[in-house]
Amino acid sequence: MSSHKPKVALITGVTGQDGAYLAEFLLKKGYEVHGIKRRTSLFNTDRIDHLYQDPHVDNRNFILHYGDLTDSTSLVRVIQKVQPDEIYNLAAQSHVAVSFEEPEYTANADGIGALRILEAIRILGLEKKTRFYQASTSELYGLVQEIPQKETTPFYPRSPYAVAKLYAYWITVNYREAYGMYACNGILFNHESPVRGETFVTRKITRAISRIALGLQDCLYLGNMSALRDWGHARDYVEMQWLMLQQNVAEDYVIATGVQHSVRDFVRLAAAELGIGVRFDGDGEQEVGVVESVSGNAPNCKVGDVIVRVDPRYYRPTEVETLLGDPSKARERLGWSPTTSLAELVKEMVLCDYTAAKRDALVKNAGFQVYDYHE
Ligand code: NDP
Ligand code: GDR
Repeated sequence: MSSHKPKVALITGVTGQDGAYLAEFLLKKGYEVHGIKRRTSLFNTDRIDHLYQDPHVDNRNFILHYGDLTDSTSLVRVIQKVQPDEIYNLAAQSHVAVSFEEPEYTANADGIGALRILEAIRILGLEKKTRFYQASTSELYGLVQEIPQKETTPFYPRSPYAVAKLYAYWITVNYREAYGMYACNGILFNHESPVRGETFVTRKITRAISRIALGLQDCLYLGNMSALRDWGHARDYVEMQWLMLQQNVAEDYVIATGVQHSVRDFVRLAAAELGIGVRFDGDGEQEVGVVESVSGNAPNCKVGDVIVRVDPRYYRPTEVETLLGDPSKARERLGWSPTTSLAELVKEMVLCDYTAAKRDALVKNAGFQVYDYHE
């Protein structure tokens, strides 16, 4: 038997999109992976259920702990117990629009949360042992000062989310410089997948288009369809999170594809996957997406149907109109480049959502019995 001790990683936000992909990636690398999940009234572990190990079996290498980024005591307790070699701070209230509704909570979890972990590392005397990754974001660039955006581009955050993440970015840099900690920021541009949260625009589109194709929904309501984003695949991006912690020197890196598309383009691509051609007519709040052609997998769509409309409730008080990353530093220093194209990403997302919609349509069309527990 090998006496080789596996590396130990702790992931905050393990139940989220990136947390799930990263946990899977690290387990494949032979890590012992610990995750922090917060208490919820219903199970929220769908994305990691395939990794779950019964607490009653011996030699588990995937272990969950309760904790919360707003609760220092829980963070100190878990970090002390786990003694991680690497911490990946992925937990956040990550929805930009929601941050305008819950600005104080967002600042607490996304900004001060990073500080709490860095302080826990220091309080526990783990500065030389534990490497720290902070999930920074292209939202820091906000009102962009330079195109494309790279590590040296000035920040101009445009939401409570981005302002909170700006604090987390700088406190990470500060702890690196002040205490010699291996701490770094991954400035990640948007990355998506079939397990992306349903209210982010890409997943909202792939889910809605699938449901419209099968007659489960009539119309998709969107906000600013002119917004431009640099979309990659979450699976590719978590590999880079790991790579950033394996270097000799801690540094910050932009991770992006270097290709930009509009929300409108994303709708067209997703619809085309199901054989629906979409034309956009009109301007501003009057803009609509109309079915121009149908072939293939959309039995419930016909030419002339309006399947996309604007709902101004999805506009943001201050918008980030355009983001385009320059990943040259990551390519040159980490040897990293994304492997999934936008077309492949859209295809994978639509396939998953169309399969789920087919199951829903089957249940709806075949009918089902609702049992009254009180009978
Ligand atoms: P998700 O929203 O899918 O996941 C966020 C995770 O954080 C969930 O596990 C959530 O738990 C957890 N969480 C939220 N609040 C708290 C809290 N107070 N205490 C503990 N856990 C909490 O985000 P992604 O996986 O997409 O993103 C991961 C990180 O990367 C985030 O920090 C995000 O801001 C950042 N980022 C994401 C990008 C993207 O395009 N995906 C791009 C750049 C940065 P629960 O499941 O209970 O809600
Ligand atoms: P973003 O992602 O704000 O870039 O943050 P999101 O998918 O929410 O929005 C992208 C763009 O699409 C526009 N949009 C809509 N957005 C949503 N959610 N719903 C709509 O109906 C809609 N219509 C148009 C938005 O205005 C925006 O311009 C994501 C998150 O993962 C952050 O945590 C992360 O830091 C950044 O990506 C990089």
